[in-house]
Amino acid sequence: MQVKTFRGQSYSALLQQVKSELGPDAVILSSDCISSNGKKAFELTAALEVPAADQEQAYDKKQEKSGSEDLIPDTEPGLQGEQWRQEWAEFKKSIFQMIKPQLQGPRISSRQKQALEFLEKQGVYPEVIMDLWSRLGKNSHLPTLDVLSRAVPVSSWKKQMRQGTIHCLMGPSGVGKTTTVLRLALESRNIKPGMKICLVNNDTQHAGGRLFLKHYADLSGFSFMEIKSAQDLKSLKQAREKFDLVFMDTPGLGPHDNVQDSLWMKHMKNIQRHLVLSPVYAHEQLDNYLQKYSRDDLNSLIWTKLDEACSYGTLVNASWKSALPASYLGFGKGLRHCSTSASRDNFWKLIFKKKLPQATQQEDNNF
Ligand SMILES: Nc1nc2c(ncn2[C@@H]2O[C@H](COP(=O)(O)OP(=O)(O)OP(=O)(O)O)[C@@H](O)[C@H]2O)c(=O)[nH]1
Ligand SMILES: [Mg+2]
Repeated sequence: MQVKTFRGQSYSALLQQVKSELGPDAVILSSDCISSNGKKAFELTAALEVPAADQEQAYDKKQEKSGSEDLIPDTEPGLQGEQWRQEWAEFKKSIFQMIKPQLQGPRISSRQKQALEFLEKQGVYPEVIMDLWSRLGKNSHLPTLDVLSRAVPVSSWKKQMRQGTIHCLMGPSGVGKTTTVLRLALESRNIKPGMKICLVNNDTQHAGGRLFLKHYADLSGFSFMEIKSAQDLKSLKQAREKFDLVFMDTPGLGPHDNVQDSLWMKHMKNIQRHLVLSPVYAHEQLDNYLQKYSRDDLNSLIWTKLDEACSYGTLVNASWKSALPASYLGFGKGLRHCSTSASRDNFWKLIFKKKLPQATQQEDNNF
């Protein structure tokens, strides 16, 4: 409601003013005879009901004038991309819900249907559900987990470990890269005691991460090395010959950093690259990370902070989309007793039963 007070010498002139300023729908709320500078005068208070839509428009105009509209980033290209991704995901979900009752997919057992419905509730994308359905229908002679595992690969750390000497862990900031480097080094020594292991720090941005890595390398008897520039790569080449396994920690990349420009992407050949992710990130965010780190450059996906997530459908989406196997699982803040190699068994128990994996029992170290 718009309310305004008018003052003047003549009552009829004031009425005219109300009409011309607020229009014929204005209502007079009060009228008074007052004294102004010792002269008689009139005061009129009139009001006009303004529809909500008009009020919004008027408010928008006011905001534009004050310049605060600049804060609303609806024309920012990056955000548009993100919005588009979100809208597309919502659109796919709605279409799937609409056509689901009419779907005549291949025949699958009612237990398999239940399993797919459960996956859908855990946030597994409609296109993944459709693919799994089709695979289950075509392979009715195979156990369900065999079929699911072909579409969503899992490869234990033991297998990954055999594939190369230098393992580089990369991923978003704070996801748990440094922690996982240490966990993997301990796990590998557990699998093959007596291995010569070197930890390499390439995180020149966070002194904390570097000190943490060095401290635990000293405590556990691992060698430690720093790589700051392309010139230091020579020493890494030597490390390849000197050590059985080398683990490299990298700085977390922000949304605007270009992964392909980084040292370990540009200059380093024949290394195993693992992308560290967590299901606590939104689906769209994870899709974005997967896109950013090209699938061709990667060997596996490592999942952390499983203990902080409440559903795990996103693990299925990521491996299905990228065809990259899940290799290692982390589910606690510490270094010991909260991580283990991924296996078909612990992976699917996590997805279907929400049961966190059993940690690898490591021999007691100094921490
Ligand atoms: N709850 C939980 N916390 C974890 C897990 N893994 C790591 N963390 C915690 O996450 C925080 C960040 O871990 P870091 O290993 O430093 O992560 P980062 O990716 O190296 O971080 P930046 O180097 O800053 O990019 C620490 O407090 C870890 O204890 C996990 O599996 N579960
Ligand atoms: Mg770190």
